Amino acid sequence: MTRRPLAERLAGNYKRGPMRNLIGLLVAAITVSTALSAPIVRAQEPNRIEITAKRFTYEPAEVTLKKGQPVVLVLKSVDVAHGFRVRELNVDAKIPAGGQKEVRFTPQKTGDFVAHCSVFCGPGHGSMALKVHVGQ
Ligand SMILES: [Cu+2]
Repeated sequence: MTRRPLAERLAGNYKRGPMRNLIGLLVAAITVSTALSAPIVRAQEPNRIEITAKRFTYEPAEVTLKKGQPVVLVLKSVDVAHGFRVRELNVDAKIPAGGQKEVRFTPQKTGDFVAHCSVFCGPGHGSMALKVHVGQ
């Protein structure tokens, strides 16, 4: 049996039916996988979590994040100025009185942490806290 160059063999096969179908299938598979990858890109948009601060609580009182996944905390104050600090996650934000502040970050470690208010806001300031759970 003589060995023909690969390109020529492929071309010969292409003219025959089965290989032509296979190439058609490959093109279809690539098209489908490209279409499917679009929602994945959208899924990588950071998760937005709204947190309302008021004397002397955060609502919700607990949030769950994922290590390595960017997140945007939308921090709102309905009264005076507050802060939001999680030392272990390098987050420290000031929330203006009656306003809001967006903080974007990516947790780099798993564990249970506590966010504390970092702006003195009154007699209950020291107990103003929110649990931050970072999972895998
Ligand atoms: Cu405070």
